[in-house]
Amino acid sequence: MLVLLLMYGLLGSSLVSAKTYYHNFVIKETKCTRLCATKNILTVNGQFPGPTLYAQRGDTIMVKVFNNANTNITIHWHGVDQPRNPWSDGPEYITQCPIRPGTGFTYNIILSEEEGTLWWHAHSDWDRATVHGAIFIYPKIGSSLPYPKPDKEIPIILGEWWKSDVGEVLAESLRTGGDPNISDAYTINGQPGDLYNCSKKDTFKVMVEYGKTYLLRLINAAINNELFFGIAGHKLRVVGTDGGYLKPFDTDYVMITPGQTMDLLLFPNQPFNSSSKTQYYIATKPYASAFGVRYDTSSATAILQYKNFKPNKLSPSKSPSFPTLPDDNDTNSATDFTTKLKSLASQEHPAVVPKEIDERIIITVSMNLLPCNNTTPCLGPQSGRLAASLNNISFQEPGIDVLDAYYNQIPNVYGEEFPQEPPFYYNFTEDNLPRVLLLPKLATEVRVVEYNKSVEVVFQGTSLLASENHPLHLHGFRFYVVGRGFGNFDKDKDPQSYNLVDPPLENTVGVPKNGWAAVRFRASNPGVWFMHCHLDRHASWGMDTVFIVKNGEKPEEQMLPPPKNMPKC
Ligand SMILES: *[C@@H]1O[C@H](CO)[C@@H](O)[C@H](O)[C@H]1NC(C)=O
Ligand SMILES: *[C@@H]1O[C@H](CO)[C@@H](O)[C@H](O)[C@H]1NC(C)=O
Ligand SMILES: *[C@@H]1O[C@H](CO)[C@@H](O)[C@H](O)[C@H]1NC(C)=O
Ligand SMILES: *[C@@H]1O[C@H](CO)[C@@H](O)[C@H](O)[C@H]1NC(C)=O
Ligand SMILES: *[C@@H]1O[C@H](CO)[C@@H](O)[C@H](O)[C@H]1NC(C)=O
Ligand SMILES: *[C@@H]1O[C@H](CO)[C@@H](O)[C@H](O)[C@H]1NC(C)=O
Ligand SMILES: *[C@@H]1O[C@H](CO)[C@@H](O)[C@H](O)[C@H]1NC(C)=O
Ligand SMILES: *[C@@H]1O[C@H](CO)[C@@H](O)[C@H](O)[C@H]1NC(C)=O
Ligand SMILES: *[C@@H]1O[C@H](CO)[C@@H](O)[C@H](O)[C@H]1NC(C)=O
Ligand SMILES: [Cu+2]
Repeated sequence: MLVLLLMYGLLGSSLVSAKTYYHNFVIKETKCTRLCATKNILTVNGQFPGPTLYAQRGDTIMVKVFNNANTNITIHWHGVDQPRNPWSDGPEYITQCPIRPGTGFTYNIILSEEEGTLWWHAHSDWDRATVHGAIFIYPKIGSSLPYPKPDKEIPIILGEWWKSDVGEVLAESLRTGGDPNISDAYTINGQPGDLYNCSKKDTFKVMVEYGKTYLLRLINAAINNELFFGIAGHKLRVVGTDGGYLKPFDTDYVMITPGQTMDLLLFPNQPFNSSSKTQYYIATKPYASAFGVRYDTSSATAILQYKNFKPNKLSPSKSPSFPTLPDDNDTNSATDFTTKLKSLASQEHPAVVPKEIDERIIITVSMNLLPCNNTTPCLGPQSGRLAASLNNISFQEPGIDVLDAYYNQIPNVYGEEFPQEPPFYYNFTEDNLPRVLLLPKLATEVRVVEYNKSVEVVFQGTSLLASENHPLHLHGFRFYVVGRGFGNFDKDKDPQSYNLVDPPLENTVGVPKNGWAAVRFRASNPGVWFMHCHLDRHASWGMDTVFIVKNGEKPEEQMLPPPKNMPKC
């Protein structure tokens, strides 16, 4: 028996080759009713949330996208490293021109070491509000999960819903220079839940059986908000994040930033008797770290219901209870959760943390203010226009994509002057910074990195306008989050307390409010890779930049050639 199992294992890992899957995504306008109001939303194949993609480690997924809507669009495969293949990464005007109405483009999604949960979403304007879905990546045949095999998997996609058109919310904000309108609801798998008016029947419900094991694949697809998440009466066991495994730990709540995923085990273990509840709220509410910035203060719910035990409608005491979640502004609880994330770092899933670095890049992450320059009054603070920057550069989207310009050596599209450190050192986290610091430089600057260099990026939050937790997302890589702290990063002192043993491997890191986060990765993926805040209002205001990782010498260290039929600008 043992011999057979061993043989199966060997066969499984060595002889079963990677597979390729084919999917069609048709982007279209679809009528959708929420909160008793109907509007048209963009969907994939008429579904909201969109279809889940399934694969095993190392497989390839081909998605033929056809744009049947009346707006430009692109799709990004969030957290997929796409080795040597920036052509299929998706961010509009960074690695491709948009897929125009009536045209299509086939993405070649190359999985490598990712295992767990990732997701896909539109990467043009705020289209991703409704154009998104999950990617489940299983171990190769012959390897197994490093945690108890779940009896069932449940995708939980957290989102944000506006009664009005999301494109208009963005356009209005850019036109007036003010904050965009806050959303009208959060959603769980597309449904706001019964705490909202006129949303009683729009509630996602999960049936569970006592004693079984469930894997919740949690994705934060919200546009502008970090979120707390929890289930009344139940602890959750965190076992993975961003397509990688974690050392398991139990928690009452999760803090998840837009862009991140969390794999959570749920064990329905509540006792039953004549007076116990049979329904529990699954809930999400904002973690809003900025002071004085308006945000959607509501909560979305779904229902966890035990099978075989009907809720007693006569007894109001048996209505579901709400989980105990931290206060909206509870940065301590958000931090407590985040610091518990540690890589599994096992023999089968080692943490390959760069111990030495070739280059440290320090990047300030700031909100900014531009003067009002038009005839209509500006609605930003101090009658200015809101902007945002990395190292004081507010990224300006080019007219053709950076990848095309790099590959075909087209001049005057971008510059290579993204600074290696802040152009000016001040007390980044001081309360009342002088107004003169608010003005950024408007430019399209990238950072060029040599192939295979070991890179450390330190994100330094600043308190300009409003300090806030910023979820910084890097395309093309997952990075080890080796350090994090409050206040100003100290390059002599802070690296001494880095975790170089089992730091979490993530593609999106929440940079603490008024603090810093240090991440490390080896630049072994040649290409053009976007890096930006995953709060879309900040990304739209310029909190973005691009890494260009040069080719190595050998052919297998170089970018793949472009596919045929790349969209043209
Ligand atoms: C934003 O909110 C304001 C105030 O409620 C409203 O007048 C405006 O129409 C809204 N804009 C959009 C695009 O929904
Ligand atoms: C529901 O409607 C009532 C009355 O109009 C209002 O006070 C309350 O804030 C609404 N609740 C939500 C969650 O929108
Ligand atoms: C019934 O179950 C609840 C939990 O759902 C528990 O708190 C309570 O003690 C139980 N009562 C009895 C009589 O077992
Ligand atoms: C959070 O908000 C509450 C209520 O507005 C306030 O009393 C508390 O001081 C705030 N806490 C923090 C850490 O800002
Ligand atoms: C004025 O504002 C518009 C739109 O906000 C912008 O495109 C333009 O570059 C600005 N002009 C100057 C001189 O700053
Ligand atoms: C920076 O500002 C913070 C907040 O006001 C203060 O606590 C800290 O001492 C200042 N640091 C330096 C080096 O002045
Ligand atoms: C940012 O750039 C602007 C425009 O070049 C400049 O005026 C300002 O001093 C810079 N601020 C910082 C903090 O480097
Ligand atoms: C990349 O760097 C690592 C660590 O220094 C080294 O082991 C590896 O051989 C390098 N690869 C190439 C292609 O230079
Ligand atoms: C769609 O993309 C094309 C190509 O970049 C561009 O010329 C056009 O202005 C875009 N349309 C809209 C509405 O943004
Ligand atoms: Cu941000």
